[in-house]
Order: sequence, then C-alpha cells, then structure tokens
Amino acid sequence: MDQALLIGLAYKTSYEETMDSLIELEHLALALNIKTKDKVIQNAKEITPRTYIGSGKVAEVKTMISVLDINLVIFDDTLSPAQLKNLEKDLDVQVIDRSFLILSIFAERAQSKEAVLEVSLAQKMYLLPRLVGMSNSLSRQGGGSYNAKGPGETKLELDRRRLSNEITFIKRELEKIKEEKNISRKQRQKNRIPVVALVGYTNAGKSSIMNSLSSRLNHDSDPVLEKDMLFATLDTKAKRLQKDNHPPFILIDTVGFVSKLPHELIRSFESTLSDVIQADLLLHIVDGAYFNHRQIDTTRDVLKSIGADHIERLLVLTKKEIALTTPPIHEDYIFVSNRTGENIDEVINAIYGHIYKTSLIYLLKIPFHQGHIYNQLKENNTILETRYEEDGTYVKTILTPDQAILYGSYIISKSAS
Ligand SMILES: Nc1nc2c(ncn2[C@@H]2O[C@H](COP(=O)(O)OP(=O)(O)OP(=O)(O)O)[C@@H](O)[C@H]2O)c(=O)[nH]1
Ligand SMILES: [Mg+2]
Repeated sequence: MDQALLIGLAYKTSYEETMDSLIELEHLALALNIKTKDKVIQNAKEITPRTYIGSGKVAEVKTMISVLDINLVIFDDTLSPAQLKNLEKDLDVQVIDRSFLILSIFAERAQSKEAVLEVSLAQKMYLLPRLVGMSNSLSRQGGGSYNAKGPGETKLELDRRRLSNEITFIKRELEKIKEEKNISRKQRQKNRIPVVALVGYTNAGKSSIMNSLSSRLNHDSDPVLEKDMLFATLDTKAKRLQKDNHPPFILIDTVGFVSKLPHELIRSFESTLSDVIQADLLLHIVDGAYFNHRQIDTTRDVLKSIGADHIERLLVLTKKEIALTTPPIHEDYIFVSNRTGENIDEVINAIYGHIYKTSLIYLLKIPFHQGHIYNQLKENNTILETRYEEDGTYVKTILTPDQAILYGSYIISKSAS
C-alpha cells in the first residue's frame, strides 16, 4: 500500500475549507488503496511559482517524508508541469495532484466502451502538456496500485505526436458513439417522453433514488449499482418509469461530481453528460446526513460549465433516517430516505408536477385507419375516455405542449386539466 502525504494550500480559502478538501482527498486516495499518513496545510498569501508551496514548506515536507516513510505526495490542487518536475526533484518521491488522482479513479472504474474512451481521452489531454520535461511520475508503469490501469501504455518516451494522434483517434470514436446516441435520443423525442436526469455530488444517493423510484413504480428491471464509494457510477443508465394511470417519463442516472473536477474530465465526458444537457428536469440529489453546502455549489458550478444551468431543478436530500439535523438550506427541497422509502412518493408527485404542469386535456379524433396513433397514445399517455363513432375514434387524453404539437392535426378541442 502506498503511504501518502497530502498537501493543501490555504490560499483564498480558510484553513477549515482547505482541511475539508484534504479530508475528501484522503477518501479519493483511499479509493485507490492509498493510505494517508499525514496532511499538511500551508497558509499563503500567494502561490510560489516554482514549487507551488514556499521553499521553507518544501524543506519541512522533505523531513516529514523521511520520518514518516512516505513514498507519495499528493497535492490538492492542479500543479503545473514545471511545478511537478521541480517538486519531484526537491522531494525525491513521486508527486501527483488531485486531478491525476481523480483521473486514475475514473480509469479504474470505467466499464462501458464510452466511459473507457472518455477517461482515456481525459488522461491523455492531462498528460499532453506534461510530457515535456516530465520525470518519472506520470509515466511510471505499474509502480503503484493507483495507476495500474493509469495512463496505460503512455510511457515517457512516447512523443507528443503519438499522443496527439491517439487523442484525435479517441475523439473520432467518441463522435461515433455520440452520433448513435443522438439517433436513439431522436427516437425518444419523437415520442415526446419527458426526460428527468439525476445530478449531484458523488455518493449523494443518485443511483439509490433511481432504485427507489423504480421499485415504487413497479419497474421490474435490474437495480443499478448503489455503493458507498466515490464514483460508483460512471455510465449513464436510462429507465422508462410510469405511475399508474399517468404518462411515462425517462429517468437517467449518471456520473457524480466532485469539487475541483479536472476540466479535462468535464470536457471529455461530453457524450455521457449530453443526457443531462438535454433533460427536461434535473433532480439535484444531495446527501442530507453528511450535509455540506459546498457540494451543492460544486454541482451548480459543473452544471453551469456544461451548459445545463437553465434547466429546471428539483432539490432532493437523501439519508433522512440517519440525519441528525435538518440541513440549513434556503430553498425548497424534499427530504427522503432510500432505506425506509419515506417521502419517495413526494418525489414522484413533484416530478409529475414539474414535467406535466403545462399539460392540458384534449379531445382527439383518430381516423380508423390510423390505429397506430391510438396505440401510441395508449402507451404513452393517460386516456380519460374512448368513444367509437362513425367517423373515427374519439379520445380524451392529457397531452404535454410538445405532444399537442405532434398530434395537432387530430385535436378537436382542449380544456385546462
Ligand atoms: N442510510 C442511507 N443510506 C443511503 C441513502 N441513500 C443512499 N444511501 C447510501 O449512500 C451510498 C451512496 O449511494 P449511491 O446511490 O451509490 O450514490 P451515487 O450518488 O449514485 O454515487 P456515485 O454513483 O458514486 O456518484 C450507498 O452506500 C447507499 O446505500 C439513504 O436514504 N439512507
Ligand atoms: Mg451512482
């Protein structure tokens, strides 16, 4: 097991905030089997360009390394290529940063072809500017458990050109996957079923909510993986859910966020996150038991950076049955427990309230030779009344504004629902 020393700089942040972030870094490290021996915080008014922390602190850290038998130093912020190189030279152990750590976790967890490609792209983009003058850390082969599945065959001697070619190749592959996804998305849109996406900090309980909603709505598909682990979910899963006598919606579970998420990752996860950008409603899931407002802010920031901040958002807190206090949030939220099922029905009602709030009751006349339209309505909508007349089937049903456009030519009249 690697023995690590974690280093944070209290620069424009308080000591407490920096420590919170280091504790999270400790969990991230543990996800890769790296044990944290100690944490160091430097209060600083400025960043030292050469080594990020000041030279006095570097000397102090060097002593700690030998006393504590440290073989890995992890910085909580992204280091520049030159800083990495200088620090390795000064400290004489392997030095990595938070971005590299997160990328390594993603690499270890990625399963689907899409996620594997996205992570690999992010790693290569991270590596590219760091190739020149890079010493041994980032290219080290299987040296530590955390990068066993690390940047893969990317060795130091690999030149920029080869890395650039690989980046181009992966981007092309991802483009193809995105194309395929677009087709299936178009098909979904053709049926105009609203899409609800689960978003939030990693380990907040997104996958658990998906399972709670699925079982409450009698959806008999396999549950998705829920686990007390950072980044348990890396792939997108979609389920079509429907409350009895109500129209259906698509629920999407996807990757969680973490603070200081490497920007390479956000950029390369474009294909996975595209589902979020296209959603009609976001269920923002927040851990209600280990509540930290920073997690809400981080999720908001990431949503903004991927262009999803305009989408309507519903705040849902989890782990109610073990929460000791009521989290201090100044906006509406639903507090649920995925263990006891408390307030899960409220979430379902709130989803319906949001996605179908502008729905109206329509009377449609469907000619007999267009029975497939009636079948489509029966499958996707709530039919309130069916009457067979001489000139066609008369159907009273609830339609969303999108569906009203789609079925426009069959509409005879409408009334508020
Ligand atoms: N006690 C309790 N535990 C919960 C509740 N909801 C989720 N959990 C637990 O919290 C942990 C994380 O849940 P997940 O659903 O995997 O979280 P996630 O947001 O999907 O996390 P990532 O996919 O890793 O981003 C799991 O161990 C769940 O069993 C809850 O309401 N109460
Ligand atoms: Mg999950």
